[in-house]
Amino acid sequence: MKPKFSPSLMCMDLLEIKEQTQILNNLCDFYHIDIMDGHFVKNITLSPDFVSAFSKIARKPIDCHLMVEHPDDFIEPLVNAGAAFICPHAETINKDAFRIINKIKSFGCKAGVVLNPATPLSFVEYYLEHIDKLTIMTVDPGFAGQPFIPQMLEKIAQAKELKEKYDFKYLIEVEGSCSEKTFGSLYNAGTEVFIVGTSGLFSKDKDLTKAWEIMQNEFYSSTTV
Ligand code: S6P
Repeated sequence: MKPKFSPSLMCMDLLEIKEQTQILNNLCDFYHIDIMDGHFVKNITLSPDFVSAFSKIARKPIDCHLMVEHPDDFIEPLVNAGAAFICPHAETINKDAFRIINKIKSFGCKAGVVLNPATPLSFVEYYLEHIDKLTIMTVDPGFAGQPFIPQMLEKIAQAKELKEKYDFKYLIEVEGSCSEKTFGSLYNAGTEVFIVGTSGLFSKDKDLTKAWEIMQNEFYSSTTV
């Protein structure tokens, strides 16, 4: 599969959002939007209202990462706002994971699940066959600019092995510190979707077209794609 790239909008210069989105609309595969409640993680970033406004200018699917204690409360607002993927944390849905996944899909959205670094893949094994995307975090959730946790490479490789063995359909996505320092090992381990934030994209150049080009050069020179 051709690698896919999903810019993390919390790392974007929000004062320039319209211009930057016009550029990214021709380049990226998805838009990654972080929704936080200040409780599951000690930060607050973007919101369903933001998704609603952003969906009017976005030309690629909007992927919402729910870092909230009660993801169920966010499903309908995000469906109405124009989300294409709704992705709660496994740590917040295991009491009603099947119900939540079915609910997301019942609205015609794709359902993903996100794993904190400390959460093993076995935690979600009974519903892997039902999800459209599996996101493996390589940093603790909540903040940009954190150091990569190398033990996550093993988890990505396990996700790839299970996907191949059972013909699961989920995309394998990685979030946190995806950059020229990690692209090679992440790709080799089995990553299919790279969430690019501060380290991989937005710090590369003030001109986002140039930043994207730099990011792509760094990606393709550190991988064998
Ligand atoms: C973290 C958040 C991510 C970050 C992104 C930052 O909870 O969900 O989307 O914004 O990973 O990228 P970087 O390169 O600063 O780690």
